[in-house]
Parts: sequence; structure tokens; C-alpha cells
Amino acid sequence: MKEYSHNSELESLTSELEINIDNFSKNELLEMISKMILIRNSEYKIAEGRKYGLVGGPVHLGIGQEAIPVGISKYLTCKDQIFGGHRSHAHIISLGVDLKSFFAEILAKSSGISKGMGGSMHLFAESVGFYGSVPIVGGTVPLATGSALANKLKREKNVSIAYLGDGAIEEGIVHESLNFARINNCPIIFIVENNLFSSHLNIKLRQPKELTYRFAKSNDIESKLIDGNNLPSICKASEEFIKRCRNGEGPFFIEAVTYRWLGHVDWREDIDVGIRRSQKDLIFWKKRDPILRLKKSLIKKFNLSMDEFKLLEKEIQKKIDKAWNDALKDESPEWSKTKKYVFKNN
Ligand SMILES: Cc1ncc(C[n+]2csc(CCOP(=O)(O)OP(=O)(O)O)c2C)c(N)n1
Ligand SMILES: [Mg+2]
Repeated sequence: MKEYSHNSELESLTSELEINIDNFSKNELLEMISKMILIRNSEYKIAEGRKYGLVGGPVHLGIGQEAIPVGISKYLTCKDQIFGGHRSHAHIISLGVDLKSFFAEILAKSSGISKGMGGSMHLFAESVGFYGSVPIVGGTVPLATGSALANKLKREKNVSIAYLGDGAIEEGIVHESLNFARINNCPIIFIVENNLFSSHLNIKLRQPKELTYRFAKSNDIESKLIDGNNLPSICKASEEFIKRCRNGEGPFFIEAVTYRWLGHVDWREDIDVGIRRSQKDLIFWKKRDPILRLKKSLIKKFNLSMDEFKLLEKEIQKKIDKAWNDALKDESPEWSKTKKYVFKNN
């Protein structure tokens, strides 16, 4: 009996568990796995903060999806322009945002990256090239496309990245952006993090097919379909497309298939309200944990011990706890100033 039912293309993409790390050095891989652990454990910290009332607004956590932004960010610089959406903690952390200022934003402190006035869904950090996340699904995709056009017109070698979900691709503006980017040959990469769900609805209930790269094909955009839980695969696609964008090519499209372990919003697994989401699915996807798979390959190839990993995880956790505790001590913003930061000439 089949463990989980997907169409054949998706099935072959998720059938291989072992990750081939041949083209990467030990240090490179340890750096990337550390970043993935940092992202995951920072999100668990936020989950806990939300559960116990320290975080006031909803948080959309991407636990299970960490490999994608880590593999993409590896080849980006702070001059590139990266745009996210409602589930963007991993995007901004992977770019190297200051962790304490990031947590302060989530905790609505004036020391936060958006002065504590944006929270989890309005992240912005020009210093690392992150030009914003918004809760309007698909809303940043035309902005990313515009930034790519600007780079092209100014003959800058920067790359624009539009992260979007399988739900966002159902927005009309995304299709206009794909067409606009193609007709103007914009140096942009559209990255669909296809976690098979839009809020609580499985893609099978919304689309005739589970995969979305056919929308790239229909706009004549070169695309790659990858296992989004396989870090080296992401690195390979990302390195090639980013390089080609800098050399005047683009647009490109990457579809990275992945899965979020928690529910659509906040800390629960929300199996009950995820239509077509079952305990069996979660077990299937947890076996495909991007961190665990990479860890296994590292242990096998470099003879690393579990103790070495435990030490690494402990160090990362120390960093997270310190940043979180420091952020907690900061002041809340003066809410009377809200308008000042919302409207330009106030
Ligand atoms: C324009 C718009 N329509 C609907 C919503 C409600 N909404 C919030 S998140 C979401 C799901 C988006 O799914 P996807 O793009 O796949 O991202 P994921 O949550 O899976 O990361 C929806 C429909 C919204 N915020 N904005
Ligand atoms: Mg989705």
C-alpha cells in the first residue's frame, strides 16, 4: 500500500531520502546546517512566545521549510533585493538579519527592525537586502518585479528574489508579474515554496495539478522543479540562476516542493483544520526533514559524531536565548507615533 498519495512527478521528487553532498566542503555544509538550525529554533522560540502570550499578533511559522532560503541566500549579497510574504521569518534570518532586532520586532519593541510597528508580517531590513514582507498574498511579487526592472534600467548587476507560495500563485497579479518580467527580461527569480497548502486547503482541492511550474512554462520562463528539502539541490539551482541573472539573463522560476510542519498560523499542528492533512502526511514529511537528512549525510561522509552536533545545537540555542531575552527587556513603542511611520510626510 502506498504511504502517501501524490501524482507521479511529485512522487519521484520525494522518493529519495539520501542527500548527495559531494560538491560541498565540510565547512560550507556546517555553516548552512547551522543557519537552518538557527532558523528552526528561532521559530520554535517564537511559537512558544506566541503560545504564552508574549507575542501579540499571529505568527506564520515555516518549520520544515528551512532549506529553501538558506540555499538561495548563500549566493545573494546585501545589494540584491529580496521580497517575502506572510511566512518570511526564515527569509530574513537566512540573509543574516540581527537576531535581537528581529525578535524585538516580533515582540513589538521599539528596537525592532520596523520599530516594533510591523510585527511578524511586516518585516523590512534594507541592510541585508530584505525589502519587505506583507500579509497581502502575492502583494510583493509585482514589487520584486519592479525592483528587477529598475536594476536592469540602471545596469546594476543585482538580482531580485520574489518568494511566494503555492497559494500566492493563484493571484492574478502574480501572472501579470511573470509576463511583465519575461517581456522585459528582468533579472528576477520567482521562488515558489510549494508546501501543498494555502491556509488550510490542500492544493489538490484548488488546482488540477499539484505542481505550479507550468505557469512559468506558459509565460516562457525557464524553470527548475526541485526537492525543497534537499539543500544541495536548492544551492545548485540558485547558484546557476543567480549567476545568469547577474550576467543579464532572467527571469527564472524555481519551484521547491516542501511542507510546513505546523498549522497555517501559530504554534499548533492543526491537523484537524487542514483539509487533506493527516497525521500520516506529517509522518511522511517529517522523514523528509531537510535538517535531519543533511545531518545524516554529514555524519556519513565526515565521520561527525552526534555529540558534535549536540554541541553545535547548544551554541546556537544560547545565541537564540540571549537575543530573545535581550529583546524582551526593550521598551514598547510610543503608539501615538504610529501615524508618523505609516504616512511619509507626517
Ligand atoms: C490577497 C489575499 N487573499 C487571501 C488572503 C488570506 N490568506 C492568508 S495566507 C493565505 C494562504 C497563502 O498560501 P501560500 O501562498 O501557499 O503560502 P503558505 O501559507 O503556504 O506559506 C491566504 C489565502 C490574504 N492574506 N491576502
Ligand atoms: Mg502554501
